[in-house]
Amino acid sequence: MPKIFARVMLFFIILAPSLGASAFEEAPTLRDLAEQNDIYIGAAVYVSHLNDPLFVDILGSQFNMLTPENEAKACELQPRLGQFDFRNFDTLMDFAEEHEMTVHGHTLLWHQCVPSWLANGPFSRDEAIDALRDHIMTVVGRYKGRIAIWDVANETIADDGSGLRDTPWRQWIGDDYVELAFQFAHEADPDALLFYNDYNIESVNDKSDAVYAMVSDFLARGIPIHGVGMQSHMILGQIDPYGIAKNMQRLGELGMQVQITELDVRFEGEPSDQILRRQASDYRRMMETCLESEYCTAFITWGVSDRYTWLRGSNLGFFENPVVAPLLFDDDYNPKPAYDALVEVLTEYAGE
Ligand code: 9MR
Repeated sequence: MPKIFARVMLFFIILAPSLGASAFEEAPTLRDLAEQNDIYIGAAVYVSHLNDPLFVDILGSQFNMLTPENEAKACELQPRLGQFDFRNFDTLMDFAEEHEMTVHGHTLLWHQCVPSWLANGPFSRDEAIDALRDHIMTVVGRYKGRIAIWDVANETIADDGSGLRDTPWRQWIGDDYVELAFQFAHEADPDALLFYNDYNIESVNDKSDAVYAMVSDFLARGIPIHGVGMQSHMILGQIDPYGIAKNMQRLGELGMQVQITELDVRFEGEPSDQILRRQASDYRRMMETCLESEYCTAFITWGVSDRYTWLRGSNLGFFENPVVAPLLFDDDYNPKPAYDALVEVLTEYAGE
């Protein structure tokens, strides 16, 4: 082998991997690029992951918005009636503030993570309204001025869009429990932006029509609502940018902000190079759709590293792939093709 060729080979074998890592460290971060495009780039975070220095490093440097993945749900915050536990949520809040991240609060109403006192009751309508008011005034009031956005209601509309889903709050209070929650949240922090958040409402369909109708009705009756979160738990290759853009547009014209709040892209089988390239293209198309819309203000992924995705949970009941890799960073926190795609598209749009 000619000497020069051997030297070049040696350079690539020894130096190239470290060059790759440092190029990632020195390149503009997603956060820098999102700021240039005037949107938030966010991630859902579990409090326990803050014990991992690599996780902390990536979270604080690459993202400027944080959503508590579980720590602000009712069963976590008020496990017994009248007894609140804010420790984990406070830890996330402190981290976000230290790293100048905006917090997307999630969530005040949900049919899951229901504390047993709420599920079992029994409550009269008035008692339940008092309990709802107390939960919201206590939680939203505690963080007044520190949480920019609250998902007031999560998944309260039925899957077929035909009406409201059954939940304990609805059982005790009636259908107006959702609007009462928006009113109480507004009373507790008049500056917070109040969102409705759901899945399968990204595009135009029966369920997103029901969201559109609910928002229109709230606005007509003076119920405070400021935005809609499209969760965006996507299946590889099934993103419909045209439909999503259309839906963002109609909500925006009502006066809503729109955010992509829980993005991940799942697939069957192994994460081959080809699958990861297709996944990158789905991430790119979602980001393009957000950047093209004047109403889309945040792009949030449901986690940081594939290692901790909720989709590897064994009891989901609808999706089993223990090696699924739906996020921007792999199990060892290396940026994936999806990450590179977001950097590329954010760079392109920042230059416009
Ligand atoms: O990712 C969350 C998982 O860790 C929890 O076990 C689960 C139940 O609290 O909630 C998951 O987050 C959900 C979110 O709150 C609402 N949209 C769907 C998300 C994934 O299930």
